[in-house]
Amino acid sequence: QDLKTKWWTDARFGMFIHWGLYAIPAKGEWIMYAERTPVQEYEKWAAQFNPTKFNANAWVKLAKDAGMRYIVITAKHHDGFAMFHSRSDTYNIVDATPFGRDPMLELAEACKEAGIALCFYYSHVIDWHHPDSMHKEHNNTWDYNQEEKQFSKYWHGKVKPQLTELLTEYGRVGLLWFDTAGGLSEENSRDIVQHVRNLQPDCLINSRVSHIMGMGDYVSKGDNEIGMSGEDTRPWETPMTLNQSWGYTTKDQVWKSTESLLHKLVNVIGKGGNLLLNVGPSPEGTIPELSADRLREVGEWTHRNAEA
Ligand code: JFZ
Repeated sequence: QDLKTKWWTDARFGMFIHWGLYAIPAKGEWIMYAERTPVQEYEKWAAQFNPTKFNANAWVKLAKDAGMRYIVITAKHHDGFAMFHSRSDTYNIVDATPFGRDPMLELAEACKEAGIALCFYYSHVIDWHHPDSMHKEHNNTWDYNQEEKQFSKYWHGKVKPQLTELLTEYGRVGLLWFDTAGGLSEENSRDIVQHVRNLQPDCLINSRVSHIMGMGDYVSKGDNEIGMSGEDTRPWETPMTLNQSWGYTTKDQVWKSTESLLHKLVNVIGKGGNLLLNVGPSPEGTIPELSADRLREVGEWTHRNAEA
């Protein structure tokens, strides 16, 4: 067993949090792309975003009650909006919203106190706000001309500086959860891994950092996909939702039952994997009660059995 990944394979169970401006329209985190929302229009959600009910300690307590030992939260999703105080891009929660607080900083403190590992999701290839980001398929083609893009401006002007911020201003980061690497070159794949290693050598990196085989410290399975496949022998993790979407939505109300969640948790752990179970907080900054109830019930079962 690799020493570097031990804390994480021991942890077994983590909380995934998809939280961003997309919580306001409440139709999932792909809404900007799905509706081809112009940047100028989408930015209006920032001017409105004021999650005054956000309480880092309450979120961390819920994770603990559920039996989770790490949290992976969207520091930046595909919409390009930084949910932390970025000094390299003003399109962030402190500079661009009336809220003016840095929830990642508050979470870092709460996690440290509770002994939970804080980890960041960072969309490194898809960014619908930046004029120069470039993905294999899912680009903002309604605001920006694909022919004029200079990917290196995005890469060196936003991605790497923001990762530096995340890895230097929030204490120890357990892991970085990268996603949707379609089109990322081998050179840039190696560049970003090295960048993370230089700043925090112990920070784990998931396999979705690149489509090049074998990159990263562990394998992210497909959504709700359970079990190891193929030749890869690295540790693995199943990302799973409680309903059917990641970001907050009022439409999707098809919830997995607590019983079914327990079966999935035991199934994943029994096969040697980790389960990363998602919640999508509201624009007010709260974790929906239907989600919280289920997580608490899962935790009650786990704790009862640990004591028995
Ligand atoms: C990605 C994101 O596009 C999505 O918004 C969410 O953040 C999710 C966790 O990750 O979507 C994916 C990416 C890869 C797979 C499934 C969903 N996959 O490999 O099965």
